[in-house]
Amino acid sequence: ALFQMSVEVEQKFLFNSDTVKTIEEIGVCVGLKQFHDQYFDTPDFKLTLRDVWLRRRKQSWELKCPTATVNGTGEPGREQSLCTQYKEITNLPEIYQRVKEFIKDACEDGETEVTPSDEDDSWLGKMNLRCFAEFTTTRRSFTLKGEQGVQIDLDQADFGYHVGEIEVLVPEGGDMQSAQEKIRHTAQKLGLNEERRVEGKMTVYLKRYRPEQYATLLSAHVL
Ligand code: V4E
Repeated sequence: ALFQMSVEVEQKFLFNSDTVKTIEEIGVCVGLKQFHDQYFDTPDFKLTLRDVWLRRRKQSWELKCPTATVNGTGEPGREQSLCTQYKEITNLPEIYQRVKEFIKDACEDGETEVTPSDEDDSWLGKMNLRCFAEFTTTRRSFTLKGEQGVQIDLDQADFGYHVGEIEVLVPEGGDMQSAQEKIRHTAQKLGLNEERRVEGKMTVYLKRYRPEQYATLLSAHVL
């Protein structure tokens, strides 16, 4: 492919000191890092209403877009699965092209020359994109022996919420089914018994700091 693209399949989970103990016992810590995220959207939520998330993390851009189906079987429902899956685009020109499509009428007149840049933020303003959320996350990452390609992240956000994630990155055209099975298997090993989706950092952030956006996205069944 011309642009690197992969699909992130993940399941979030709530954790306590027992979960952490289990993970430390059966897993290998592969990283401890801290990062600051900024998320951008138009004032009328043109991106997030489509479940599209534009983010800058450590001077790198990423666009998360919903994939057409949840499990590669043609089943459309996002509701029934504990897992979410999003296409991740990290190439800035490609991100810009997609965002432009999503927000067409929000841009200043079409004659304005907009060039996305890592160094210069002016393209954001010209496309009417503003930062609606920013927070810092401290993340501990683990892998489990015998679960190739699965990462477990324990996230602590600076606004006082922590959440775990089991995630598998699938290259474009890869096997979604086996990714979901790996996640299910890993969840079993951790002794998780989530019955519904757990709130992510963003959901909690919006509820607390952007109640209008939260309510809008909730009514639109994005959250
Ligand atoms: C996709 C999405 C958002 C963007 C942030 O995605 P997430 O994976 O939750 O964040 P993070 O920090 O773990 O990113 P990573 O380091 O893995 O790239 S914000 C909201 N969504 C949609 C969404 C949803 N509707 N429901 C659940 C449970 N998660 C995400």
